[in-house]
Amino acid sequence: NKTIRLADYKPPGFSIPRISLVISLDRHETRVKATLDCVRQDVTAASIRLDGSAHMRLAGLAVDGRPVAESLYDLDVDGLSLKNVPDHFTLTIDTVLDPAANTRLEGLYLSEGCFCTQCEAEGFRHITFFPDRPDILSLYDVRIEASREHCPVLLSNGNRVESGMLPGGRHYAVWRDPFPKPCYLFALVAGDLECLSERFVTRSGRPVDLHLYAKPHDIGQCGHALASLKRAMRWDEDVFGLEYDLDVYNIVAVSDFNMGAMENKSLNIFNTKFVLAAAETATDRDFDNVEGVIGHEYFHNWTGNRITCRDWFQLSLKEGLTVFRDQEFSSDMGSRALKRLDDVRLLRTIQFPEDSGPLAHPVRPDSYVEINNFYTATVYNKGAEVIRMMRHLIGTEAFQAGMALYIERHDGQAVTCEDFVRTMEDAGGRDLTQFRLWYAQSGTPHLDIRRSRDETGMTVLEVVQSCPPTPGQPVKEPFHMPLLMDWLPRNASDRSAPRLVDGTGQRLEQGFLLELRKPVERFVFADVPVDAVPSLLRGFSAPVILKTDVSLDDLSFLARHDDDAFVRFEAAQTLGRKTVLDRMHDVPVGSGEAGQALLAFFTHLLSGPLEDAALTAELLSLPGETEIGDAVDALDPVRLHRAREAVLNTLAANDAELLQASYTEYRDRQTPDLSSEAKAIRRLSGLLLSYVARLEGGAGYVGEHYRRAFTMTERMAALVEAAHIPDHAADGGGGGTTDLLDDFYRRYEEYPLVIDKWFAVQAQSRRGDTLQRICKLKEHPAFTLHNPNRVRAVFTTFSMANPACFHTGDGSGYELLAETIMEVDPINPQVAARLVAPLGRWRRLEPTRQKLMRAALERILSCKSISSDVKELVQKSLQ
Ligand code: HT7
Ligand code: ZN
Repeated sequence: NKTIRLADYKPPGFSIPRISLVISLDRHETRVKATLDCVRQDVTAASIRLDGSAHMRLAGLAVDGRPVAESLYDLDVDGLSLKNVPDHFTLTIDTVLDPAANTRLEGLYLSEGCFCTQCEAEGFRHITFFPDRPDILSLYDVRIEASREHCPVLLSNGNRVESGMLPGGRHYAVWRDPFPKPCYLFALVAGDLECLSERFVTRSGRPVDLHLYAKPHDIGQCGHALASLKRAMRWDEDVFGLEYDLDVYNIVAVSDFNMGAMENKSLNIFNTKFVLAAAETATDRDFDNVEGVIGHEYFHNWTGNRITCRDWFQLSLKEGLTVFRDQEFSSDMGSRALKRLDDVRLLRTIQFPEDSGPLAHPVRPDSYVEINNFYTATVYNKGAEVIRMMRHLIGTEAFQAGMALYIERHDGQAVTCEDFVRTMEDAGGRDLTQFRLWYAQSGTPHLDIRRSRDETGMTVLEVVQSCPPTPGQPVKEPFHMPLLMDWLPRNASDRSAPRLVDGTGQRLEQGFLLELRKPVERFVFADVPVDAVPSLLRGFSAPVILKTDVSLDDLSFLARHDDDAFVRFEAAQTLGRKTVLDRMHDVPVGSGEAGQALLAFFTHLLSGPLEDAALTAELLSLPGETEIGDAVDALDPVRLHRAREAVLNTLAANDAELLQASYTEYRDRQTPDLSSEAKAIRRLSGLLLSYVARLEGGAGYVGEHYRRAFTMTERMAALVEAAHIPDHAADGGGGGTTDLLDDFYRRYEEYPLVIDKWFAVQAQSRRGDTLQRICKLKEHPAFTLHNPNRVRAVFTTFSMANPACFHTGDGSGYELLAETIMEVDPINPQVAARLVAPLGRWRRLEPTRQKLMRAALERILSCKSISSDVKELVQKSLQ
């Protein structure tokens, strides 16, 4: 399989300003007639190359209406080349497809009898022969024909301009999209769907019809998604001045989908997971995720669709920027502070490990074999951090001006990350040359920050930055990054006003914005009180790993008093991390200094009035095992798991009464509404339940919580705990695994997304027999390897959220994952490839597990028919 390199980019030899498609749908024999208007752009281009695939059959080829003789074109497994074509010609291509046989869920496929498409990144080539690259923008005219009985709804991009009946019980619709677009944004849906509609009037007065289509049994759960869409449309107008540009916006929810959703122009296709939400079946987090993803796909209309990517190396141009935009939207709709903590957690548990492992790659990769493997946390989430840092560096006002300039300059174009940075440079009047390294260098930078007093009484902050080697990048240049910090006086009445007297930076409302450029930077401050505590990396101003000389005493102070939620949270997390690591080295929780500070902090939090329930829940949580383990060499994940469990048990026992009292108070304060207060109370009572469940009689609390539940958030909080409890320990309270899991299954049998939760809680269980239970789950009648959500519910959860079970000492967890990857691969290579990453973490592990994990990878590699998707990741993982 060929490696594609950014350095080899060449503009297309031909443009295709127009394409017309006539698609006659049939489950097994769909016929596509594509008519392409081709115009030579490069005079040296002797032939035109069209991408294609072995999943469709070529049934006809004509140039300017004349059939092309077989000797005049070369057909191979990846496409076809046509020689000696004129400068401007019409190409007609007939293809035949079998959507019912398409289990890969790219191109045209069926989800529960509904025809739908997924063309990003390279799915259009499975529908017709076409130069499948994002820098070819065409106007689309699409005629769909199908059975009227099975497919009453026929949708494509743009506006419906015609429809009518056909002989044989068939009908048709013609859709025309007035905006030129790359083929990855083409979409078609045809099925028996119900529709929920609303109208939105843009700020310039354009009425837009919003339609959300779903299976009839799902339509009752679509209200939140539609309301979220309206909020997103208004928000983009208010914050970025961006209005919707067509008269109709359609969203379709399907249950078989490889990712979360797809931003096809005016016809978004969504995984039901990110559309359906009702309080009885969806958790508060599900509600937030629906709002965030609906927003994300909508925001792509400008950042991705109107301005698209020149090539797939530029993926972060649209994804990083759109994630940044959806993060800002969610922050404005809910709590900015909590949203930031969620985003930081995701970055640390998924992106940081990616960046320190064998699959590390820059935000703008420079080569790939299979582009689907690059829809990663690095491109998306680190990409969003890069945008956020740019905003810190040039300032919010200049950033907003930069966004407006970006739209003005590049609307209708296919551009690069470089074009975006240059626009921000121009808007901010800043030189971002060094900053560009964030796009080109992989790896998470480390900051080591120390404070001292010099002989003149000035306070000096020394910041050393470094970045470990990553594959193909042994040596790194220093990054240009913003470090937001402040000085927190111990004495609240202290009115000193510290000043930065040496070093690049400025005083802002949120603190000092220091700029780092060199490997070692010194910042000198005057008027810093002797006992002031540095509040560092406020708001997580850069995606780095921070090490400081801040004492345990100072951490305790920051965790209690900082006004920046991230710094408070991080101080508490650092106490937790240190305590777990001490415990792993056999220091009992109550005798280590970190442990003592942590115990005291918990008691302090639980004894005071809990002003902010959601933030308190964050402060009472320990960092996860993946995050702690990432900093440990020769890791034994089971030992780490036991240490963390011991710390949690000690914390629970130490504050048993306070925890029980707070738990009961917050459990009783729960109301079923979706206000942010109600959500915060549910979050805290769920967290408190996880502690009281560890106490004697814990199963009783769990059973009671489950029985009293009004919402899915409450029910899931109880079910997660129940799933950890071995049957014999259920102490007659009815809170044991079997009772509640059986009850849950019976209640929600008809709701696939809820059954995914049922599978996931079992895959996440701390029970000693979890691995055997997962093997049994694989045989469960409701389990299928064909549905990506179901596969991920069991196997992503097991391998990413249950380290103790996945890393079982005999390697059987690795074996089970490898086996599953090999089973999924022939069905759906994209989904199989997304399961590989946890097997690439072997370098971090102790020697026995290293060997076992490598053996699992080698087993996959030895499989003859392995897909290029899986092969690329397994080969990189072994290097
Ligand atoms: N832009 C969309 C990406 C996507 C995708 C990529 C590869 C294979 C299947 C896919 N489905 C959706 C989603 C987004 O980021 O908005
Ligand atoms: Zn996106």
